[in-house]
Amino acid sequence: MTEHKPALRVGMIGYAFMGAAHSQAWRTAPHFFDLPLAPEMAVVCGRNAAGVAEAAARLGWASSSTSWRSVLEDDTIDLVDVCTPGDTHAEIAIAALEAGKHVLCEKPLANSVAEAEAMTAAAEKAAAHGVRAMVGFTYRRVPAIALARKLVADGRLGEVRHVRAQYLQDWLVDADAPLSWRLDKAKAGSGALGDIGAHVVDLTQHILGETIHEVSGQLETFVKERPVAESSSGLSGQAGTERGPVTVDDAAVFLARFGGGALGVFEATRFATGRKNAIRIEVNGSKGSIAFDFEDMNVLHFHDATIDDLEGGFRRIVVTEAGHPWVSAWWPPGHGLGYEHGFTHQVVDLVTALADGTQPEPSFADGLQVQRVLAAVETSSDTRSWQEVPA
Ligand code: SOE
Repeated sequence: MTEHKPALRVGMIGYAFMGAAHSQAWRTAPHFFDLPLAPEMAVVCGRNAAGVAEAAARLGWASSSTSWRSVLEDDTIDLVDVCTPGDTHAEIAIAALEAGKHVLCEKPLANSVAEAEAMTAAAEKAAAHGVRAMVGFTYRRVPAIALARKLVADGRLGEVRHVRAQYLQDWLVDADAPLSWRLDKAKAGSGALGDIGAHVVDLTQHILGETIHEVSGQLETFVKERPVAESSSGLSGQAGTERGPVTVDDAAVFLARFGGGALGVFEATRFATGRKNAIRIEVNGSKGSIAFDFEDMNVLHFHDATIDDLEGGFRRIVVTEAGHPWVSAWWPPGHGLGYEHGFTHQVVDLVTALADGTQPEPSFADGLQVQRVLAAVETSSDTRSWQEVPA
């Protein structure tokens, strides 16, 4: 007999790169995990009627719409998944929460601290009625990252002194790569800083269980003008003949001080020639170190400084055992997971929290705190000074 599970009817706004990644997760999660609710991919929404209808068929949504407001007005929709560029996050997410829908919102939470504050206030108000909001920092749900966090929490690294974090991509090295929305401040809020720097800010704080209190940074836009995109898909696009200004940073570097006293060195760039999606994090503590690189995402390197030096050194832990978080639902040890699994695990944890009536993490408040770090880095770069991150 098949167990009857309450439905969770989802409406997704946006259907490009992130929309495809989220669709994969909604489609796959119920087939690999025993979820407490049954997600239904009810409707996908976008501005172009033909484009969104095609996306619905391709990505597995039951219907399509060109009006996100009509998705919010639909009483049968339980959750709104926001996969649009950052300039629309606040408006859609706040309206969805006010309409009593749970919200999953892509990162960074918003384009400004003010928007993130309004979203967090709306999420806190909605939580009083059991309506939940979560921001999509998916890399938290890579099993090797979960292991890194556990090792720190269990005290295996001792007192943490150093954090080295890089998010390296190279899709803008070509000076004629077109101006897509990610290069437009009005749409994206910032460039490498918010798009990928936000991930390493969130990840390092998640691993340490501490927040960043102070930063000193520099932003740079290496290529100031590019051909306007006639069309774009994911990170690539079709360049037109007209040229326009790049209004965001191509790269961001910053120093940070964590609440517990650790020093951080951060780098986020779209100009690391040859690096496609390298998220490199190393943490050094008094009793040991961990090192992670997303380009080898099933592995965590761990050095335990408490064992005899003669047998010491970094150990390569393959994080694919059934006992590692989420892994038992997938493949036998050593068979490995990929980029998309983080999105699937995000859906699993979100659905579980909704069924339990608990706050899914990361919350909008967590997203706001990351936004404050990003804003402090921008101000630091503009003023060439250290900036405190407001608590
Ligand atoms: C583009 O830089 C991007 O797609 C980010 O927006 C995503 O958050 C990251 O997962 C991959 O790179």
